[in-house]
Amino acid sequence: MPGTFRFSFGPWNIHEGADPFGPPVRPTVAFAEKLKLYKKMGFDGVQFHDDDAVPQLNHMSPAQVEKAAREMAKLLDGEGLVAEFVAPRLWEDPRTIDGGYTSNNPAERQYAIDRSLQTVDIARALNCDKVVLWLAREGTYIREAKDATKAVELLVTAINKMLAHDSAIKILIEPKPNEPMDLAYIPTIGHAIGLSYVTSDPGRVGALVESAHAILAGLDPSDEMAYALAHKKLWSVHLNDQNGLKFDQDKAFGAVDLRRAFMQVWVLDRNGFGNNGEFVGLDVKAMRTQKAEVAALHLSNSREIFLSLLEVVRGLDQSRIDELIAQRNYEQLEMEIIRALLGK
Ligand code: GLO
Ligand code: MG
Repeated sequence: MPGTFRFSFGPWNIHEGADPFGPPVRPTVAFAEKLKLYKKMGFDGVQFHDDDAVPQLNHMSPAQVEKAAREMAKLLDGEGLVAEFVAPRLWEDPRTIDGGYTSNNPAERQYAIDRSLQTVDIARALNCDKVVLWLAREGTYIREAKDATKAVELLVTAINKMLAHDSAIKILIEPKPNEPMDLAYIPTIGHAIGLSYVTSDPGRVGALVESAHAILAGLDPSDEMAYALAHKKLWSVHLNDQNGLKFDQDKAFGAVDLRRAFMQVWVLDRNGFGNNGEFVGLDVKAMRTQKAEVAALHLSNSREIFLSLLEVVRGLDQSRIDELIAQRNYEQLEMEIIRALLGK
């Protein structure tokens, strides 16, 4: 069955252009203004960090957080949008400097868990059943600093607490091999899925594959997606692109390697991705050189590239592909795929 595709992105994907070497170059776009762009550009879902949904949540009571989240739900409804997921932002607070769930300090670990349970509450108030865990600082700069076996136990403990807190919530682990840490404990989708099976409810723990993160791990994003699909655990994706092993670039989908992007669309479409309501999420950054009035093009371009590649995928003659596979004539198969990509 072919896939059904709806698109999402997070408000952080429209940004001021600061990088580690230079300040912002574009004015801040207010959240309400960003929301207006979603439908205009063909997007239906909003990805949230907990504090995108409820800014200042560290200074609010649980009742205030709940109220603010309900107001956000109304705002979304008014725009005809839905919340795809909420992710606890566990990498900016001073209490998460040495990691959240795997910090060596028990009080800091407790903060990370409390904040994650609050994220589950925010998701519920947004009528959303998905929490994404990008395990940003769950790793080390030097291996001697933490116990890598205990780290797995601590991650499982944190996930189990979230599962117990709400019987409907699903946890999506977003692996990444490095950055901000030197080495992360959950670097690939295999690690994420392995972790899911040692939690208290593996059926509610799945994964989100980000193209750039797979590439940073030296892996092919479409194979990472296929692996998760085989486990029925691919519940979201962060499509983007990455020019080799450098900092996490979050370039527009397909902008570096069109064929690699094509394979991701192929795998998603052929496995009926989206038929259970999964979103095609983007996690892309605008180039720092981009002027403010055209600083959302990376989003609409990524969506357009996806849909163009979908046409290519669906336009292929499967009997011809089967014939070439039966002949083991992969050189010819490759040429015909390249011709299709070139529109020939
Ligand atoms: C960074 C991650 C980040 C997450 C987001 C949602 O490398 O890709 O953007 O996707 O925080 O959890
Ligand atoms: Mg991401």
